[in-house]
Amino acid sequence: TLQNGEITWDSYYRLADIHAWLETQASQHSDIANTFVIGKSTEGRDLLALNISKSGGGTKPVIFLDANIHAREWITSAVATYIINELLNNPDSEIQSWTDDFDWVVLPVLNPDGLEYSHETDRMWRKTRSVSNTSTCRGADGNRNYDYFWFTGGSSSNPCSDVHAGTRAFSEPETKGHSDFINTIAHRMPFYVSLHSYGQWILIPFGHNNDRIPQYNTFMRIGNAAAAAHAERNGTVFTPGNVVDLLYVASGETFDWVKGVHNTNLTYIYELRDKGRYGFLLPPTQIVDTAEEFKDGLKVIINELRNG
Ligand code: ING
Ligand code: ZN
Repeated sequence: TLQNGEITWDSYYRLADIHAWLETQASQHSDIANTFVIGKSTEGRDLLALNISKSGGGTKPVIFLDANIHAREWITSAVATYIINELLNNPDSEIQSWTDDFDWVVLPVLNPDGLEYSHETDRMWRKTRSVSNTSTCRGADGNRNYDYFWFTGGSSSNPCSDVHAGTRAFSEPETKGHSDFINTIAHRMPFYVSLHSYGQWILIPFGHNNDRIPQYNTFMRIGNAAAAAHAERNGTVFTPGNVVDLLYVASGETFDWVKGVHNTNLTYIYELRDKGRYGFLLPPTQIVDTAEEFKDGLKVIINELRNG
């Protein structure tokens, strides 16, 4: 049986277990890692991030990974903790070079209230748990709440909608706290990735329209190279492309704001496994394979970042 502060990658975990594990990792690697709270949720839970910095000073280029902004997408926080575990505990020289060359900030659960609600009450819950003045329905879609072309398509003003944009940009304390933190590191952040599920897409901004960003060809080239690597291990096919081309219009997503406001060199939304057989209910027996194949593509991306 597991001790407090231990997790494995054959189960999904409640927030308290994930947070206890992050604290344990930070204390076991206190020379290079620390946790920090970047804000609070509506119900007062911590937005707990882990920082890994071998240089200590926070001067290297930083890679930021967020997960579980959508409550029911449990695979995403499992992959986030798996990656943290690799960075801190895998002695492989290539993995160690990832933390030699980059600082990392990982926020495994961007929507802690929603995650808990999806465990306790409604497995298919997506949104935050904020309270409306006009409706008994609760929550906004965090991935429609960021302040870049907010509420310009693919979101709803109806608090009962699963894609409720919120009452204004950054109405949700979770997205506000997250974005305030990103503002402090964006100047040295060449790569930003948001983890979602499902569909096996590598999504390229923007979501609010299908204009090609100036770096579209670069994003596609790296996305295709990553997809080839993702497929090598288990044959899992990821498809890169612009959000609107592949899915639908959506505005106010995390990465539209990251790209639009900070012009981050490279930013993707990853839709992890699967293509719909299990969908959000991806069996925990698939966590390790999903994480390993994600890591295979990450390796390609990191080498691209090094080559500028
Ligand atoms: N899908 C994303 C959503 O927020 C998406 C898809 C990503 C749309 C980026 C627009 C921009 O609807 C999931 N699974 O949440
Ligand atoms: Zn999602």
